[in-house]
Amino acid sequence: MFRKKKEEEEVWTGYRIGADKAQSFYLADEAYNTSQVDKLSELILSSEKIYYDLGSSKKIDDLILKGINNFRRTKSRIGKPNPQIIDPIVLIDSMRLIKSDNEIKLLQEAINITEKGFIEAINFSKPGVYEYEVQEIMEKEFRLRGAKRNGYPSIVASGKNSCILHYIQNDKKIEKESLLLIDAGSEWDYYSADITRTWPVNGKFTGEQKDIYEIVLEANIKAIDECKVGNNINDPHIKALTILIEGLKNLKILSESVDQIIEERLYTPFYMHSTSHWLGLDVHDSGKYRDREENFTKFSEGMILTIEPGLYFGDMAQKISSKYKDIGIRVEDDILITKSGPKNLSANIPKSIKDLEN
Ligand SMILES: [Mn+2]
Repeated sequence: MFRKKKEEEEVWTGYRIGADKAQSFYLADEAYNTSQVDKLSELILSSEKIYYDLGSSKKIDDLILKGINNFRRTKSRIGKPNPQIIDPIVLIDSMRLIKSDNEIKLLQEAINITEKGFIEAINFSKPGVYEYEVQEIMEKEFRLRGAKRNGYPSIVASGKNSCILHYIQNDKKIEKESLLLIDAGSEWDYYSADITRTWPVNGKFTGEQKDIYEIVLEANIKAIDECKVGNNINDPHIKALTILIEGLKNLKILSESVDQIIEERLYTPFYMHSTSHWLGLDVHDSGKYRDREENFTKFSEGMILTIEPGLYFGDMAQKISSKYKDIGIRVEDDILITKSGPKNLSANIPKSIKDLEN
């Protein structure tokens, strides 16, 4: 169903393809204008299967039920079974979970463009400039390299703002000795990158910042190693979590055993999000994390996910530690599962301490 072509409306709101052109453009067998929506119940009379997410629209639900009703009155009598209603989401989800070679290329291009934007941002950032200025420099690079949009609103968070996971105000002045956390991704042909880097704006980590950064970086690297066929989506998370917890214990921020810390979730003041999500057309792409029996999704070739451990010493952590107050660090890469192990598609974006200091 497409909105009918109507020049007097298009002059206000833009071009519409209309049903006629849509048919050839989208290679559809048939196409209709939205004004012909009632036709749906007629079409059902000649259908065996209806791929529709029942419950997603009252109006369409009603038309489909009306069609099925007609079918029962006419076709059922002559022995034909009702058309099956099939939830397309399940099918599309599993198709989207495994990326084709072409999809991998598109996503790699989104990541390559994002890399160039991050390099501009790292070079431009310094104490005294505003977060939105750095954002502008990075996103300008995305645009100049052909990415029309960002996959999601850029998070450009300095100082204590980096402890707010979805900080997008990006309006504060960057103070000296502060870290800058950027979580951003350009979009290329609808595929979105999703990268996070955190660096010291004056070119040198303080001792405390470095302590925390080293833990997060190790969690990122070791969790990436877990992204291989045979493992499941929870394995990198457990690996990252264990390393983060061991790091917090070494710094005397937590004292209980690793098992107890995990069991009682004592890490949540410092790490309150999960380590991975699927990546593709959506930044949090469709695809299941568990099956019906609650088993975690096993990795297969062609899956792409993020690895994004972090540690945050924001308001939730204040009571426990003052030395690390306001430090927020996340390191996020985009990983492709291949036969021969994890492929870090964002490996070229600097993340070692040596590369981030100058
Ligand atoms: Mn992410």
